Amino acid sequence: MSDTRLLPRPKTKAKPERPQLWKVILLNDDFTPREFVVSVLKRVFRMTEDEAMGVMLTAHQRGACVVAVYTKEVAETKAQLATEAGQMRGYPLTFTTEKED
Ligand code: TYC
Repeated sequence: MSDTRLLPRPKTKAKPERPQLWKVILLNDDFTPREFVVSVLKRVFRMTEDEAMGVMLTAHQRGACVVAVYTKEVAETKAQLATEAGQMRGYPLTFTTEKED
């Protein structure tokens, strides 16, 4: 029987794809205090005061703002944690996730 160990491998293996990224999106509402939104952005998404203020103001003015992109599981966990932080204080603060194209 011939030894095939030195023969080139058939190139059938697909290239590993980059993991699909998911956006975390902050939605505006009329009730959550601005300072609270900023504090959640800093705590959950590790933003500076200036970054958090910019994202909060964009959501406030335009209705929504992309906060960051992560792998699916990280995006979902952070969106849930941040939404729950608002719920614990009785605020309707909402973070959603959306697959990047
Ligand atoms: N619109 C809120 C207010 O005027 C502040 C706010 C900003 C709430 C952004 C949510 O995603 C948000 N108190």
